[in-house]
Amino acid sequence: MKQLKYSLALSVVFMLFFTSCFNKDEKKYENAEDIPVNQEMIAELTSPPHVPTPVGKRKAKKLIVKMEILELEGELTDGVKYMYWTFGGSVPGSFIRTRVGDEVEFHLQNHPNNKLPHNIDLHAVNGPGGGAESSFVAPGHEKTFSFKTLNPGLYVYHCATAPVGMHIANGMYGLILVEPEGGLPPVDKEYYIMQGDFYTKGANGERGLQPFDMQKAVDEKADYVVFNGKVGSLTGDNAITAKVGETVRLYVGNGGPGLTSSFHVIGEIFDKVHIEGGDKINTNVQTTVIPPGGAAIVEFRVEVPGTFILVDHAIFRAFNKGALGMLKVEGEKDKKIYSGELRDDIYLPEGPGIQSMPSTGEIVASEIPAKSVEEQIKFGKNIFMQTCFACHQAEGQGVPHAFPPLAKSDYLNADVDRAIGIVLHGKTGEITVNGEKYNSVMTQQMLSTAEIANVLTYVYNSWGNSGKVVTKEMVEKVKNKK
Ligand code: HEC
Ligand SMILES: [Cu+2]
Repeated sequence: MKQLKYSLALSVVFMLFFTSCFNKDEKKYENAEDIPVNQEMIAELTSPPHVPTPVGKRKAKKLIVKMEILELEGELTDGVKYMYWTFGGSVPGSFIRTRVGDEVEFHLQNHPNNKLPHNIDLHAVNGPGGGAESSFVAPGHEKTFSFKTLNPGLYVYHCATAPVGMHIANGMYGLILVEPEGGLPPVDKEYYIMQGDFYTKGANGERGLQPFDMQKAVDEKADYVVFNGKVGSLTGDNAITAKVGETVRLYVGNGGPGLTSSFHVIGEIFDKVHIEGGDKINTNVQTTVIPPGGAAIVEFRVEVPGTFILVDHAIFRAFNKGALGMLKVEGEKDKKIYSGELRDDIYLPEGPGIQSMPSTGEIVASEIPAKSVEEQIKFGKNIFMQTCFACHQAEGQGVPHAFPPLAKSDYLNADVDRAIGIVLHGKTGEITVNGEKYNSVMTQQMLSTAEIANVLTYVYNSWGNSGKVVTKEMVEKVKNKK
């Protein structure tokens, strides 16, 4: 009897214990500041374009972040060196991933080889200066402060040491994500992208170590606008990737210091955008605005294979200043979603007679077979001035670091079939033209085979090129090889 009483009492104690545990699990805290933390954990930090493991269902913890400031020389683009100031050795700085209720113990370490004091203002902090006041740290020192993450969202952090604009312009910015309780819904791929504008003493493309130009920065006249700290950080072999059918989430920030981003992915629609990095979700978005010191989370599913170009849709920044990245998607085509070119028909509504534009009297119906090489060149020049000129320029001289020259181009003259292929299908990836490297995008030109023959004949017979004649048959041969 005594024993029975004893075991009964024991099981009651156990029951109480279990229910109390269970209750603790279920408890929803109205105020994030009430969420308890019991364990310690070292934060995983990643450099772009990677992000740390999702928080998932983990409980709030004391999260120890060790961030090292490094002043490093790097390359802004081929041959152009820049002295970057970084959080964690990369631009943008290391990605920090937390959840609501975490108590972040932040250690800011200023490497002894650095020249300057720095600090950090995290937009995820509720407190004076976002931590800046408590984190001002001289080279060879470490400052520690802590904060509790109260508001879920994607936040920018940056250096706030005077002159603030200069510290940001040199690369001192990054993102900190505060996930809601239970984490963000899982996706297949996640990447970290941050736009920034750079101001150099020399013009865009001028070689050598380029110092920061304060006046250009004050005037907001950027020489470079880039993703992840340099031209080409997300193109060619550095492109981010996904497979057809996968869901992609991009954590996109803008460090500025000066320019607002019109973030767009060519050929995709954002299924979801966490506007300004907050809770509010917009759906079916083409271009999302990301101000300096702001961020957005964009999500989409990739339906078809191909290269999708990430840009700031203030488009000269993309094609002339570097704000261009690539998402390469592999997998099965789906002709229902995107057919690709179906046919290339001749369109001559007025019949096959020669048409002239009233203003210039030039021949525009270039499907009229050219009767001589001279005529091919003449027709070809028209096409050049309508189509190619915008990028390769009137004298075929190109634009340094953006569009390769066609004038005296060793690349062009070396291989005519290759040149035909480029005009037929477009071109991406690194190429070297007259000793200069280019790694950009030429889109497919919507021209008929005869037009391609004419424009290339014009190009080959201009500006010191080899004088080759390209016929329609040659173009057809290359086209059918595909
Ligand atoms: C939207 C800009 C743009 C237009 C329009 C354009 N190109 Fe290009 N082209 C480029 C870029 C960028 C490259 C280099 C691609 C790379 O880096 O892989 C290139 C490369 C080339 C090359 C090989 C490199 C060289 O310099 O010899 C040839 C040939 C060429 N283009 C011909 C043409 C012709 C002909 C036209 C018009 C029918 C044309 N392009 C229209 C941007 C353009
Ligand atoms: Cu700084």
